[in-house]
Formats: sequence, C-alpha cells, structure tokens
Amino acid sequence: MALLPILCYPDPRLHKVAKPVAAVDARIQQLAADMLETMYDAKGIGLAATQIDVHERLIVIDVSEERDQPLVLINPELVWTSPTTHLNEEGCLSVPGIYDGVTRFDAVHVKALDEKGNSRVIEATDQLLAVCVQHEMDHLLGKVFVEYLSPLKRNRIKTKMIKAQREDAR
Ligand code: K1U
Ligand code: ZN
Repeated sequence: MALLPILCYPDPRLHKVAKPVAAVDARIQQLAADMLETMYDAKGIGLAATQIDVHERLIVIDVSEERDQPLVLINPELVWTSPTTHLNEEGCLSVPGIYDGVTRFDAVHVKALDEKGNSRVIEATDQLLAVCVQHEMDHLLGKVFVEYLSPLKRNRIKTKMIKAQREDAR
C-alpha cells in the first residue's frame, strides 16, 4: 500500500481528460487500494485518479461516518439523473481550504465496474453520495469544482493557491 501525492489546483494536469480503463487487472486493483489509502489519510470522502496524475477512469468514494464502506468505480457512466437539483457546499482535496456552493442533481444512478471487474449500477440517492459521485466524475473530465464559480471567485482562489504553494515550497 502507498500514499500518493495529490495534485493541487491550478496544476494543468487536473484538466486532462481520463481514458477508459482497458482491463481490471492487478495494476488497477493496486491503484484502487492506494487511492483509498490516500483518500482516508487525507480525510476525504472521494478521490479521482486524475488527482493523483493517473488519467484513467477510476474513482474511489466512502461517505460513511465509520469510513468502512469503500466504493471503487471503474469506467463510471451516469445512466440516470434526478429531475431536481440542489445547491451544496463542496470541498476538494486538490483545492485545500476552499468550500463553496455548486448545484448538482439530487440523485444519480451510475453504471461502473467494481474492483473485481463486475458491472454494477449504484443508485446514489443519499445526497452526499450523489454530490460526491458527480464531483469525482467531473475530475475524470478534467473539471475542478471551482470552474462552476464566477471568474472573480475562481481567480481569487487561483491566486490564493499559488501563494500558498510558493510559501510551502520555501
Ligand atoms: O475529490 C475530492 O477532492 C474529494 C472531496 C469530495 C467532495 C467533498 C464534498 C463535496 C463534494 C465532493 C473531499 O473529500 S473534500 C474534503 C471532505 O472531506 C469534505 C468536505 C465537505 C463535506 C464533506 C467532506
Ligand atoms: Zn475534488
């Protein structure tokens, strides 16, 4: 098992579009295990492969309070979205310390392969799970949640992140 470094906004690699996973093999199983370990260590509820600079369609999620219900979604596809939406507060491990509102579907159904390569449909009706799935699937398309915010807010966040990264590097 290994902790993987998480890319920080505005790293241009966060905007790469991920390619489908060709085969659920030992490499992908190890990657999923490492991503879960990294997500738990960072106290996140989700992580997309894009965030650790791997541009393949793989996400991990655990929204349970006990942190004992890991979900591995490989090649996820939205197959249903609810007619209703909601403004939710979001955060991102790639944009540490920033939280803001994004409008998302209240519920979604996602078809994906699990870590064993079995096809399944996850009915994300729990609001936090639904939001997290949409947030992580956006990462696979190279989209970070701050792109839903106004250009003014986004530019302020970009400046703040660059400053924080410069200070960290000193
Ligand atoms: O993708 C990521 O960077 C993980 C991100 C997932 C996420 C959180 C909240 C709403 C949508 C997606 C995080 O885990 S951010 C940190 C966090 O643990 C958290 C933040 C707000 C609410 C619940 C958890
Ligand atoms: Zn994120």
